[in-house]
Amino acid sequence: MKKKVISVVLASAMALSLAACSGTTTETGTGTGDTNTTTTDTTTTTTTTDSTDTTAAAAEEEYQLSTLKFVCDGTLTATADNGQDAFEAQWEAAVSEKMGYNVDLVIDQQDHSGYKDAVGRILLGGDLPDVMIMSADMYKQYQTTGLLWNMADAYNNAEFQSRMDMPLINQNMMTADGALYGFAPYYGNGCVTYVKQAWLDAVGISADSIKTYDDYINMLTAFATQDPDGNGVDGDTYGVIAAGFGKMDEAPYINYMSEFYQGAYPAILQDANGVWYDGFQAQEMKDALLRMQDAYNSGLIDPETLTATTKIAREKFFSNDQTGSSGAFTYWAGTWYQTLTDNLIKNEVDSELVELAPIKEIKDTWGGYLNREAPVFVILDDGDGNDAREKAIFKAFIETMLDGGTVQTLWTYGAEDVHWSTKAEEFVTNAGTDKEKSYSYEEGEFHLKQSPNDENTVWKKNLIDSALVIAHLNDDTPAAAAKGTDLATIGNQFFTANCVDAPTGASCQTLTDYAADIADAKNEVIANVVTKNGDVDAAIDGYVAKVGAIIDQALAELNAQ
Ligand SMILES: [Ca+2]
Ligand SMILES: [Ca+2]
Repeated sequence: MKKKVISVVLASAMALSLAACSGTTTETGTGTGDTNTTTTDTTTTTTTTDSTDTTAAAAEEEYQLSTLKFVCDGTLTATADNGQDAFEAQWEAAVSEKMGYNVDLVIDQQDHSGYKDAVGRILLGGDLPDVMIMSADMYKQYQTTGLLWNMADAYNNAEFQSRMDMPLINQNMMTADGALYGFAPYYGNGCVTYVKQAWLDAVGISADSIKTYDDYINMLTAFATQDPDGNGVDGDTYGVIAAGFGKMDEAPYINYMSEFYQGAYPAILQDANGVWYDGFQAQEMKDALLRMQDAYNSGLIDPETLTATTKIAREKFFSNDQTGSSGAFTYWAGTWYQTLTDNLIKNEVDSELVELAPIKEIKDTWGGYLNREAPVFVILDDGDGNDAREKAIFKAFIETMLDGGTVQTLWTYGAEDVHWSTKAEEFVTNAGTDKEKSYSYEEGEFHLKQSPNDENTVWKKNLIDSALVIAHLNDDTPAAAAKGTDLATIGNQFFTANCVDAPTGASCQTLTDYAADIADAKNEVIANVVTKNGDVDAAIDGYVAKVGAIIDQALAELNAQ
């Protein structure tokens, strides 16, 4: 990495982009004598941002990365206490062999809940990584800043195109002139509503009978007023918990509370004629706020929903002490069906969860649960006018990620003989309990092992979900024989059958500059109306007074595009 030079160049790039001076000349800093390059960048040069150095073509052949710093959130399941060392070592061995020189992977895994703030801090801090994972929202926010490298050529010519199953995921992320500033190795996924079967049984309701919003509210009311946890006390439980009454800084915003939002969408979106408008000011949003207010006042929603992180919401849902817990929880589909179930088992709670089909009001508006726009991997552009380093990062990190073999297996299932194995093996989970389960595998049989940090849980996946990936494994790769767990497979099938794509997110300079202010103003409305019984019209008027001019400016930019 070229830390000092990068920080100088990016500071100027960021200043330029924030001042909306696109198209002006960027003065680059001096090159460095980086020992790992043979580029002729020891002279001071002044170039425009879109010029190419005549030595670039010669230099890129020989560019060697020394370290490759990767910033990520909790999406990398192989965390420090869950086999990350082995993942990193095996990745380095496989990628170094492919590249023909040693690449040192440095993983900077940030706290999942605070990731958006962490990304902002890191990008302003100067010690920039080579690759980061970003949500679709962050991607839209930073796409226009000049910080991200345009990888369109590298993507179009990548080896994995020969195994591509879902080309549209990345093609749809390209700008009108064909630039691509991020790479999505898998599609977005979304949330479904899980309900505890034992709680349904306790209140005498069948999951199949929940067809409308009224049915849903009746179920939550039974959970909140009767004794579904069986401790002999009525009313010390809740209907539902979520990480926030909608997540205003992450699309698709509504997916933890979809029954309440129904057709509402608290962000800028396009109408049937392609005209952008602010969904937060629409009548549908006011109706959604009033539904949440009503349910909150009736004690159906755990009040901790206002401040709960996803971790807190999950842990309350599957807590060993079910008093104070909730019967319904709308959360990620597929693998999480298995993970939530495993945690209920671990906490010695009735573990059967049923997935609720979207209620009529969701079907009549969106058509189903929302499939979010995919998260992406971005390469930081050092802005030196030479693509050699960025191309090397693409080749080492992104192209190998879907190599159909060893490295794709590492991202999908983790490290061999740590997270998965093909060696003959037997093990038992939850030994000595009524959830005891035995596993036995023949030599050569691909299987997942016990999680490194929990012998009672079978490892599920690393970063890539095999059911969502855009390019498949080669047939001769051992992991190609892997089968998803029953619940993960059922969950993925259920979601796929019941989802629609989330609306395309808006991207323009004003939204990039004021994203945090807009989210703050929305959160204030939600807190006031839902938890403090505030007047919905007055609250929306307050939002318009705060950020209405910014929104109007953004709409003008979007509708002029
Ligand atoms: Ca109770
Ligand atoms: Ca460069």
